[in-house]
Amino acid sequence: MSVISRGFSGRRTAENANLPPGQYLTTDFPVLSAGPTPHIPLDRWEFTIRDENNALLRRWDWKSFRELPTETPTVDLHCVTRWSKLGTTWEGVSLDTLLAGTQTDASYVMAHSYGDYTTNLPLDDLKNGKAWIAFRFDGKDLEPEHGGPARLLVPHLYLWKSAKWIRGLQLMRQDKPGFWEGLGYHIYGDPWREQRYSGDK
Ligand SMILES: Nc1nc2c(c(=O)[nH]1)N[C@H]1C(S)=C(S)[C@@H](COP(=O)(O)O)O[C@H]1N2
Ligand SMILES: [Mo]
Repeated sequence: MSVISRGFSGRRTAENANLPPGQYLTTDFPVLSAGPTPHIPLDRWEFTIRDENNALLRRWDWKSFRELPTETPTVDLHCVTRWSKLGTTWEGVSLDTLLAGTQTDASYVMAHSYGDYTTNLPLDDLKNGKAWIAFRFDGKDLEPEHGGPARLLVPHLYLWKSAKWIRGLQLMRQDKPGFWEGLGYHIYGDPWREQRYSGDK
């Protein structure tokens, strides 16, 4: 019998190989919202893309949005409060589909939500199959608490980047902090590099 407990050896098992440093697994789906849950009637919902000067480049209402081709990604979620939920299945429209046809020199976006939440991301992080506007979770319409009717889903970054109740994207030439980033969270938020707070490398 080894004197050193295997639990402290830091080995990676099949179960935790997909768990970033400092995270624990959960099977429930916690709700984390900075304010009240907005309720957006589908006949008033819109998703827009605006340029650096706030000029409207693209707009979808719910009907035209739902006519776009969808994907059903299965992804791992990592919240900066240290819970991770593996293998979640969503349905949504790829940002590649939504950004197709938008010509821009901008390198960053600010995601804006109903209820005024914001979060900033490099434009490249929304491209090449890495991000969706998701409207279904686990085969069911997305619950309002989890961002329904539709939320941004950017699973390779900490979950605060996945803006619930997404309303639009604004293109930006320079990076600028959103809601949590302005309160001391990391400007980028890569869970594998443990970029939790603004001082983290
Ligand atoms: N609009 C909006 N989006 C948001 C938030 C929020 O407060 N408002 N919280 C963020 C944070 S900190 C996390 S961890 C996830 C939580 O998503 P969930 O409530 O579906 O678990 O949503 C993110 N998106
Ligand atoms: Mo979070």
